[in-house]
Amino acid sequence: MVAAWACACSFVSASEVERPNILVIMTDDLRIGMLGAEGHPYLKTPNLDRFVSEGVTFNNCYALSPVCGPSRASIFTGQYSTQHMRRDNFYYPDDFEYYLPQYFRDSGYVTALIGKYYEGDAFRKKARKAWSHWFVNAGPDTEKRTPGMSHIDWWNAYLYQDQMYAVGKDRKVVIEGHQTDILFDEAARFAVDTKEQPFCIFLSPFSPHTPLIPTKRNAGKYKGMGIPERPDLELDLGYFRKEGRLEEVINMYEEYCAMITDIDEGMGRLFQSLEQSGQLDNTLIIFTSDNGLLYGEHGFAWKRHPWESSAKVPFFVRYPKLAKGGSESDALVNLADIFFTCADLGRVKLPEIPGQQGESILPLLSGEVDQVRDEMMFIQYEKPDRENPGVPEVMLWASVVRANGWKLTEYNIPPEQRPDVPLTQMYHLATDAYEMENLAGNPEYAPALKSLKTQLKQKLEAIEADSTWMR
Ligand SMILES: [Ca+2]
Repeated sequence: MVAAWACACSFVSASEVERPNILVIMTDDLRIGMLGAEGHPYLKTPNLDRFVSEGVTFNNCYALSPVCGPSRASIFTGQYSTQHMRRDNFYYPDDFEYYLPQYFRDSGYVTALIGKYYEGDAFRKKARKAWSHWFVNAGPDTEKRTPGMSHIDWWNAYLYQDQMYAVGKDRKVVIEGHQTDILFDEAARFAVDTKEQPFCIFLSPFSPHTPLIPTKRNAGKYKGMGIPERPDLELDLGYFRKEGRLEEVINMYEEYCAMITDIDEGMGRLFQSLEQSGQLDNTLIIFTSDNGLLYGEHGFAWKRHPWESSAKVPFFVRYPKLAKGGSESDALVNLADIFFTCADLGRVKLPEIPGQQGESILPLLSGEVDQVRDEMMFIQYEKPDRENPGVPEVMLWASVVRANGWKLTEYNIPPEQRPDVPLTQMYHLATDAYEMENLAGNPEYAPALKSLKTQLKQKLEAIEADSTWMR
């Protein structure tokens, strides 16, 4: 057996065989606090709970921009959207100068993108070169869609139907089943088939993104359970004022939970495959999400907001060779850290990237240090008035958060467009995790406000972003 393997894979050097595998599970719009292990009151996630108990929980991980496209581009480039230029879901740059998965493939990793590709048509050809295995939905930004069908129509019509149109290396294949199941099982199959070589899998299920269509076996599982109480839950404000909307959002939340159960079951099968093929402990596994989501916090719903449930993401890492199971870290980390961490562990040489935001978090995993950065910024670009195409894209808001718990957000919108939110918000997260008391107008904290404003301005200037709008 060993001889046959050695013969078949004689081009693989010993050092490559010893390199750990990498598996990143990038869910879509999964907010913090939804796992049993995170204390969710009714959602059962036994497989993810096991994963959490054997890994490290990061309590302070943020997306650099809390919306799918910019966040993912930041993960793949290590840069802010001011540099990679995918500033909102509606803007696709023709090229990304730095696309980190390519360096993994070049260094000998067998790379696989399984699930969502969201970097646009113009870049697709170059993106495909970075992945040894390309198993991506034929969909809005990946392959030619039905003429006349909009991006949103495609999503709603095809995303979770009982068959998936995947694009393999050179062909389109139709596979029966719910997409979440198909993607997890494809990752498991690929991992087992690739066990003689180091692999780097980016498993990117669309779930639990809208449309909220779970598998048939889990649909309706949490009907009537409602949105759990939280101190910052405001279901009679803002977004929910429109008649019927609250009920609709509660129904959505319950199906969102069912979709997380789908993910949990997929994790169980994937885990089992890695375990049975003897690869589990030799694989660095990261489980996270591209952005968070509000379900009624401060009277708002969905993403694009700077509040914690939107900007923060779940982030769990399992690698027992380095990190003690069941531990927690309060270190400030962000999603751009992913590929820099994997490169550090897998000895992949990455170039000097302008404005690089990613850091290796291996020293946090090993317990060598408590922090890899003292503060970080996250930002959001948008057209503030979508109904009016003449309104230019602006930096909608920018936030800075410090390791000691201070957080400042400044909005760049006219007050009449945002009557529900104060345009300067400062919270002390260390004592006010739910952002209930805005301290920006409190004279006692004027020095902290001044210092945070200066810091935010400097951070914007450092990435050549406009900061002249700051008050
Ligand atoms: Ca997303």
